[in-house]
Amino acid sequence: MTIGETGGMNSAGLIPTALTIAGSDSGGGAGIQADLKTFLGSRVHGMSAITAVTVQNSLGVSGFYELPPAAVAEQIESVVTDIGVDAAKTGMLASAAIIEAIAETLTRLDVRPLVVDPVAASQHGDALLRPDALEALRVLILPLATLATPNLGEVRLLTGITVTDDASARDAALALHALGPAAVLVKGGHRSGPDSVDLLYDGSSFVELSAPRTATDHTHGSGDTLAAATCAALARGLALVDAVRAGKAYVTGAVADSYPLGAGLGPVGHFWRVRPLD
Ligand code: PXL
Repeated sequence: MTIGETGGMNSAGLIPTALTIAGSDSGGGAGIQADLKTFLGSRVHGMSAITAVTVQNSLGVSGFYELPPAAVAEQIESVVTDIGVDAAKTGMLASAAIIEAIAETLTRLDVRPLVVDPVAASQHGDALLRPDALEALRVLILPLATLATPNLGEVRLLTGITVTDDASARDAALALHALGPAAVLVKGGHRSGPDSVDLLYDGSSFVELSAPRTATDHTHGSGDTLAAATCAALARGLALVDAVRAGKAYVTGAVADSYPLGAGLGPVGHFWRVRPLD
């Protein structure tokens, strides 16, 4: 059996597995849909525990429907206890009750490594997390994270720090790390400059990851894709810093491969990972 020249098997000799715990994007660019495309492009078997179903297109999110917390927990338990999860990630978690159910299940079943993308709002600014759920995310989910991947808006919500330069990015990384994740990646995608510079901090050292920025508005799903590609790399057994480098390389390629759709913001692209080599 082969899963491609860059593929590999997990410690059980099987195709590595990754689980996304996140919301559905009916437009197909972000959320569960982005995560599963990224898992395919990263050559791992993707699985999903859906938290909420958003109603959205390229113009924004017009609403969302939450699943019952028990339904989210049961999806996780079902795949963990049979298929096994080499790595997991969280995205849109919607409510405090869903967060409580997820935290209990991940803890009880010892699901690790875990990438936490602390999604609060869409690119259009539409809320994807109830205001009363922010504290649950901070207290119950962040301490379980192997890696947390906030963008600058999420950094501000979680720590109160506005990142404007390298010094404030370091302050934010320290403040986020104090909330309990083993490592944090302060993403610089929303800063200005020719390069997109992210800052990784694991409690002892800082690593800057830089990649050329593509000038495009069509970056819907970029945060999800970075977190999912990092999760996939962890599922394949890479060490944290190598997994983050792999995640960054994937999202850089996906932003370069983005395309317009509808009348609003288009998604990052995944076709470059599945195009025939000829
Ligand atoms: O990109 C963050 C995100 C995560 N999950 C869902 C989303 C979005 C952004 O729109 O819709 C379901």
